[in-house]
Amino acid sequence: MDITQLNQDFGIDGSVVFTEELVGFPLIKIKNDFAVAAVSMYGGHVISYQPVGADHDLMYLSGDVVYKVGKGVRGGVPICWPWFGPHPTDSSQPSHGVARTSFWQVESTETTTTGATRIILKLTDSPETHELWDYSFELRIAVTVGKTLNLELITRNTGDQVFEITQALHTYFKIGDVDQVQVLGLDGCDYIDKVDGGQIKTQLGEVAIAAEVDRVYSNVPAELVINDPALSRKIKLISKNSTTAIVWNPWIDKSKTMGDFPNDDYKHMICVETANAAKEIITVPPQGEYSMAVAYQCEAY
Ligand code: TA6
Repeated sequence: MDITQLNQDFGIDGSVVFTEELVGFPLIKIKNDFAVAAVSMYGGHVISYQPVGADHDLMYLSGDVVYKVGKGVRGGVPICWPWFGPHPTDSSQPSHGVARTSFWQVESTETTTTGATRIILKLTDSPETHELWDYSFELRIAVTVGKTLNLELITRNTGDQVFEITQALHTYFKIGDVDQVQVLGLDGCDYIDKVDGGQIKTQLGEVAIAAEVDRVYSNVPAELVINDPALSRKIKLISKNSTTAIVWNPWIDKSKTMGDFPNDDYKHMICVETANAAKEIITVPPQGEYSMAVAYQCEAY
């Protein structure tokens, strides 16, 4: 991917610029009247989104982030596709699928009528993806950077065989203090507790974090809220075509096992992931399409 050509073909003066601060990992820098953002073409991966006037990025990005082909970037919005978590049948396969460790192509960039910036990145099946998942597909992420951050993940089955997917926008949110953060909206939802033998439990009230949390919630409402008193802000998550949500915080011990994650950073991040996973398996027929979306709205208080 030639940066000069990308800027000629898809750059937008003042609002969309392609850079390559890290050789081999092109980055799309977005700036408009509403926000600044950055998207890595490796993984189709939003790594930063900060609305104008906000004191902090919405996204957490590890201070020890590693850009290495074959490894997911620790932070921002990793795209887990076409499977969430371990491969359904083959444990030798990479966790969370092939999308986050592939280089995506730019399909389009535009300034919308409201002055927001919308880019569409595309991933198409290749010999490498067929090695891991033997289907033909087009996968698009439409990123709209405005007063809110809108993400739409669109799967198209371009082959002649039906296929099933699970997927997640595995978003790492920056928070001020893990001891104070709450996730609202999951009250009454059942969840798979992955830190307690996969037992099925029911959420009572808001989610608080006081140890490692790794929960796959089902029958989740379209609106969740991350309440972050330490940064005096709430982040609203409004999803479409998703009834599964994952809440994850590695806490102390797991943080120490991740080389691309500072040991104390569990205090300043929470993953709240918009997904179709667990029993929510999506079937896409030949020439069929499936779109899952989420919008993030930040409200200071
Ligand atoms: O979404 C939570 C989770 O599935 C955790 O189990 C943990 O593995 C996390 O994803 C991060 O996975 P990664 O492969 O990016 O290290």
